[in-house]
Amino acid sequence: MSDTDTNTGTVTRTKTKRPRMYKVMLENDDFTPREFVIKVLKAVFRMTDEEASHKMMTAHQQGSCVISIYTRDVAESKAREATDMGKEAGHPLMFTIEPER
Ligand code: TYC
Repeated sequence: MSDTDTNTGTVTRTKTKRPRMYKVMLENDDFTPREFVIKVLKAVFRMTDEEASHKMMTAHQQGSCVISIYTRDVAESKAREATDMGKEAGHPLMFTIEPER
């Protein structure tokens, strides 16, 4: 952080704060087929079959699972894209976002 003041009484600070990051969460439900959840995770979040299966099972057993962490805009658009894939196929699959910390 650097400050400059050229006798004007005005202090200018160089912005160095990192943006708040957002978690994309996968929510469990009783209806979406397991294989479909895996397909969405691979397509939208570029996971391997193994990673996707593991995340799906974590959400299935615990109720939800952190998928990844992004800036707000990216988290919102990934969560929407993934939720929309479910909706278009007639599944109630839900991805949500929540701020980190
Ligand atoms: N619980 C679903 C079933 O038994 C599978 C599932 C897993 C759905 C994870 C959503 O986030 C989810 N068919």
